[in-house]
Amino acid sequence: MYIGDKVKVVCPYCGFGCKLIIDSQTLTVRPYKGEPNKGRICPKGLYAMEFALSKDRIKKPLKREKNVLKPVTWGQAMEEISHKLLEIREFYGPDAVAFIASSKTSNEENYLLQKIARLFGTNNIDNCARLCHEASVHALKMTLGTGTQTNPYEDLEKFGVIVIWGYNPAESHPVVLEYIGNAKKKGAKIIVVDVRETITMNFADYKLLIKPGTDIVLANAMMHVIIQEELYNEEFIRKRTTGFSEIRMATMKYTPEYAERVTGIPAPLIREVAREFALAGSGAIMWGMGLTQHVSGVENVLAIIDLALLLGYIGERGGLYPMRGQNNVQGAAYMGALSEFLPGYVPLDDEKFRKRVASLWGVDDLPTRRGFYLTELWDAIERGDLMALYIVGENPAVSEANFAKVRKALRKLDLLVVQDLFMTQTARYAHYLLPASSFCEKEGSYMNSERRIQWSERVFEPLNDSKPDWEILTMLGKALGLPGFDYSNVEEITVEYFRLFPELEEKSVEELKNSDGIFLPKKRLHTWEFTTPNGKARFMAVEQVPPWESTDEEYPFALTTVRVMNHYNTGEMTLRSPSLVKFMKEPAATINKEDAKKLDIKSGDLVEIETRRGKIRMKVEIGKVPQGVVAIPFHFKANRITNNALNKAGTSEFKFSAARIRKFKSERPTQDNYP
Ligand SMILES: Nc1nc2c(c(=O)[nH]1)N[C@H]1C(S)=C(S)[C@@H](COP(=O)(O)OP(=O)(O)OC[C@H]3O[C@@H](n4cnc5c(=O)[nH]c(N)nc54)[C@H](O)[C@@H]3O)O[C@H]1N2
Ligand SMILES: Nc1nc2c(c(=O)[nH]1)N[C@H]1C(S)=C(S)[C@@H](COP(=O)(O)OP(=O)(O)OC[C@H]3O[C@@H](n4cnc5c(=O)[nH]c(N)nc54)[C@H](O)[C@@H]3O)O[C@H]1N2
Ligand code: SF4
Ligand SMILES: [Mo]
Repeated sequence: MYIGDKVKVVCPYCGFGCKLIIDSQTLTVRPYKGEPNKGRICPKGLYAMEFALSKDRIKKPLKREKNVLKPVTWGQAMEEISHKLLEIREFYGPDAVAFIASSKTSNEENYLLQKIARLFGTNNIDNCARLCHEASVHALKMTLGTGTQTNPYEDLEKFGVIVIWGYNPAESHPVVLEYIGNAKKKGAKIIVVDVRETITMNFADYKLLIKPGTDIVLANAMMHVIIQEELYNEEFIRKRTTGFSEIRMATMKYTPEYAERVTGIPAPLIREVAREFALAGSGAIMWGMGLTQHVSGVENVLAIIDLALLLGYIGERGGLYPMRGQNNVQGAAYMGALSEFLPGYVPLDDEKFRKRVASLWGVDDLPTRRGFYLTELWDAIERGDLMALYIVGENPAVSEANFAKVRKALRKLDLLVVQDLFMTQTARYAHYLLPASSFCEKEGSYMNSERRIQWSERVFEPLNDSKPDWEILTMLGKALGLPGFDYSNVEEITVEYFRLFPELEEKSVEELKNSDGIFLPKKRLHTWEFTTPNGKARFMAVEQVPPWESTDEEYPFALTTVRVMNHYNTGEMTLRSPSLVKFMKEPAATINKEDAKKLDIKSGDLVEIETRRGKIRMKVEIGKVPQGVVAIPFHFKANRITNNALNKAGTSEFKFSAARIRKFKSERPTQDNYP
C-alpha cells in the first residue's frame, strides 16, 4: 500500500454492511460505488475513522494488581491468562470457563475464538446475536430449515409490497432505505408496523401503530382475513408446505374486531392491509428488534413467517429479511460463535459434521453439551458454575438487561479478561485488559445481513501496542497448548474456514478480495426447495404470548427501548466520534399527549422512569405512541431498569417492562444517563 491509496474496508457499525473507501493519506471516508451500498453512506460510516483514532484507545496490555491496572507485556499477559484458564479447567472442568465473541470482529476472529472454546472443551461460546436476532434464527430454522435472511437486498426492488415490522431502518440501517425507496418508486406499497410513529413511517402507505407485545394477534388476524377471503396461494401451500390446516384452525378466532381490541389497530385497517399484502402478488417482510426482543420473540417471528408462507412470498416471489444488527453478527454466527450451533448453524449433535470439524482441527471429537447462552452467564456465575470469562469486543455491563445483576456477577469472577479498544464499563471489572486493533488496522472478512462475505483491507498498522484480535487469539491458542494455532497471516484462517463449507471449497481468498463479495451458501434461498428434511416449509401456528411483566396500577406504562441514528449500542464508538457527538440530541423519553396531560408533563420536562429494578431520569418528549407506552433510547442507562425475562432463543425482553413515570422537579444534570 502507498500513501494516498484508496483502501476498501467494511463499515464497522451496522449489519447492512456498507463498504467504505478510505484515503490512506487524509483518512477521509467515501462510500463505495458498487454493491451493496451503491454510493450511499450514513453519518456513522462517514465518521468511522474518528473512534479508531481516539486518544482513549487502550495503549498497552494491562493487569489489575491490588485494584490498580498496571501495564504488562503481551508475553506475560498471555502466559498468566492461559495458566489461570488451565488451572480453572483442571479444578472445575472446561465448562467453568466461558468466551464471549465479538460480532464487531471479522469471520476469522470469530472462527478462532469458537475454535479455542471448543478445543478447550466447552461450548460456552456466544455473541450478541443472542440479544438480537437469535429468535429469528430459531423460528426460520424450524419452519424453512435455514436460520438466515432469505434474499439479497436487490430483490427488495422487485416486490409489490414491503412490510417493515418492529424495525426502524431510517435510524438503524439508513442505507437500506435506498432499496426501499426504489421499490416504492416502482410502485411497491410500504406497510410499517411499530409502537411509535418512526421516521421510517414517512415512507409508509400504511402506518400501523400497535400496542407493544401484541404482534402475534395482528399477524393472526391478517391470516384470518386472507384465509376467510380465500386470498392465499393454494398451489404453493399444497406443493411446498405442511401444516396449513393448523393455521386455519388457529387463526379462526383472531377476527379483526378481536385484534382491534388487543392491538389498538382499527379492524377495517387490518382488513385493508391484509388484502393489500395478499393481492400484491409478491412481497417482503423485514423485521427487527420490535419482534425478537420479547418473551414471545420466537413465536412473533413464526407468525410472520406463516403469513409469508400463506402467500408463497419466498424465493422469486418474496423474501424474509431479519435485518441483522452488528457489522459481523451474521458472520459470527456462521463461524460458530454460538453456544447451540457449530459453524454453519449445524446442531451440536450432528455427529458427522462435528467429527469432520474435529478432524480438521486435529482432535477426535468436540464437546456436545450446549453451552450457556450469553444471557444465562450471569446466573451461572452467581451459582458458582462459572469462574472465568474471556470477553472480546462486547460490553455486557451496559448492553445486558438489568445490568446491576451483570455487574455483580462480573465482580465475582476468578478471572475476567476483556479484549477491546477502550476502557468500557465492562473492562472496569477486568483482571486483564488486552488492547485490540480497530477495524482499519487489520484485514479480514465480514458477512452482512444478506450473507455476503466481504473482504476488508488494512488502512494502517496497529496503533500503540495493540494487536488485531486474530493475532491475540493465535497467541492465546498457542499459550493454551491447543493444536493448530500456527497462523502467520489472516488468510491462512480464511482458507481454513472456507474448508468447512462445501460452497466455498472452490473459492479462493483472491476471488473474495477482488469481487463485491461471495454469498454463503448462495444469493437466494428456498427458490425451489426448502432446506428442511422433507424439502417443505412447515407452518407453525402460534397463539398470543403475553409479556413477562404485566402493567398494573403501580406500574401502568409499557416501557420499550429503541435506537437512535447517531448513537450506537453502548456508545463506546459513537461517543468517541466528535462529528457524531455534534449531531446528538439529548436522550428523551417519548410519551403520548393524553398521558402527558394526566401527569402534568410538558415536552422538555425532566421525568423519572421507574420499574421494579430501579429508576432513571430523562427529558420527555410528547410524540405519537399509543396511550400507556413510553419509549426510551437504549444507548444510555436503559438497562438499569429492564427485566430479566428471556425467550426460547435466550433473548431478553428489552421491549417490554412495566414502568411508572413522574415529573422530576430538581434540575439535576441529565448526564446521568450516559453509560
Ligand atoms: N444508529 C444505530 N444503528 C444501529 C444500531 C444502533 O445502536 N444505532 N444497532 C444495530 C443493531 S445491534 C441492531 S440489532 C439493529 C436493530 O435495529 P431495529 O430493529 O430497527 O432496532 P430498535 O430501534 O431497537 O427496534 C425497532 C423498532 O421496534 C419498535 N418496537 C418496540 N416494541 C415493539 C413491539 O412490541 N412491536 C412492534 N411491532 N414494534 C416494536 C420500536 O419502536 C423500534 O422503532 O440496529 C443496528 N443499527
Ligand atoms: N435495553 C436494550 N438493550 C439492548 C438492546 C435494546 O434494543 N434495548 N439491544 C441489544 C442488541 S440487539 C445488541 S446487538 C447489544 C449490543 O451490545 P454490545 O455488543 O455489548 O454493544 P457495543 O456497544 O456494540 O459493543 C461493542 C464493543 O466492541 C468494541 N469493539 C469495536 N471494534 C472492535 C474490534 O475490532 N475488536 C475488539 N476486540 N473490540 C471491538 C467496542 O469498543 C465495544 O466495546 O445490545 C443489546 N442490548
Ligand atoms: S448504513 Fe450501516 S453499514 Fe452503512 S455506513 Fe451506516 S452504519 Fe455503516
Ligand atoms: Mo443487535
